[in-house]
Amino acid sequence: MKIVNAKVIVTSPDRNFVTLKIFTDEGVYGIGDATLNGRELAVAAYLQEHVIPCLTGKDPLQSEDIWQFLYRGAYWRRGPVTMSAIAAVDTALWDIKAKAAGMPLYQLLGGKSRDSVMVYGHANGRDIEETADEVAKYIELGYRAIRAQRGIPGLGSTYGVSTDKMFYEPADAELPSENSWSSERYLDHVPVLFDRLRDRFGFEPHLLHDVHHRLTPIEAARLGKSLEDYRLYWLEDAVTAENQEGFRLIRQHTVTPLAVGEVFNTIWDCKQLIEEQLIDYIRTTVAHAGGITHLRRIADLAALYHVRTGCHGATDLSPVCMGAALHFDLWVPNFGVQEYMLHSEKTEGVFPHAYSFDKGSMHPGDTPGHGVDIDEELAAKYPYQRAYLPVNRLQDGTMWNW
Ligand code: EZ4
Ligand code: CO
Repeated sequence: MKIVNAKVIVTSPDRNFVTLKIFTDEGVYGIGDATLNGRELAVAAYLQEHVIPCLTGKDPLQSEDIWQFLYRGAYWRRGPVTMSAIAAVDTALWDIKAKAAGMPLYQLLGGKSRDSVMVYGHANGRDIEETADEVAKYIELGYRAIRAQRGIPGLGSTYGVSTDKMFYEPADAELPSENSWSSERYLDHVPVLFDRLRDRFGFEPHLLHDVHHRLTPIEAARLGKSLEDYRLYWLEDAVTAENQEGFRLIRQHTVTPLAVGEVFNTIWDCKQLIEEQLIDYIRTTVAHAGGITHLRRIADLAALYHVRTGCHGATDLSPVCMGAALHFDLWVPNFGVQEYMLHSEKTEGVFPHAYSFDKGSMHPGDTPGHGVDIDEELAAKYPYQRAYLPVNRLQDGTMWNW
């Protein structure tokens, strides 16, 4: 089998997605997600200008060698743009391989380790009661794991809180909008939310929370400690993680489980965190961390240290990534949970897919490949629209982490 052509499809059915489609001489094609929120065209150009010219003529079944060629062979390694491009190629090649084998992708990874995949949804509200009512809606839908975020009194806007609820999409402006932040206010108000949620819903539902990189290690330690009685499933991205040893301090102070890694793109970004057992869940996913080939390597390292997977699954990852991630989740022995946010109806139309949701769990489906396709005619109706994630400032104007 030979790769004869590849193309990059940029479409914006309510938000931007970048999709790579690889064609073979045997008529089988594969697709991969190359979306990097707010930086879409950088990945599209990397693919178009620097990757696609090298693919033509290669055997698509040699996906390991192609991965090594694009990573090891590139000299300039790592980084979100490069790794998203490699991920898209890798996902498309696994799609081709599984289609050629006539099997769903998870079979090629080693078959299923579970019947279905537990997913968590996003409950958010301006205040405690609104958030609690949203949690109730997810429980009603059968979710066993729910992430809860609340507005912080005194702050005009807060990460994770939106008016469009289930379809939350933060990349909403032609130029970056500005949020304001106070760690002091936040630290005072978050524990009260979880006190109320446990009071109302008991300890059965798994509750999760995302700090979105905003605290320092000592603040994160305090938050983790103050949440211990509410037994969170995880506390996510408590601090920015460039400084991996910073997690030692958090770990020394709290038994609240820690999750990190949605912005990581290689195994090197999480090596120390995993080896020193400083985290409990690794959040890297297919589209941003080098595809199935590399994600599997991260998961295998994690398994040695009791770290489980919790793949990123926000709406800025396309249904193609979601489908591929669900195959990975169904197989991976050290699975924890999968994030799941609903894509808009327009997005669902552009990406017909075999995966399905039922009572808080998902299944990738059993069609050959990863089971997600792109309707190119429909995609062409939604041209790219520049959109940025917000930036974040402290109340005195200092730039902070968003
Ligand atoms: O803000 O994917 O856990 N989920 C998240 C996401 C991220 C977006 C950024 O593009 O933190 O909502
Ligand atoms: Co997050």
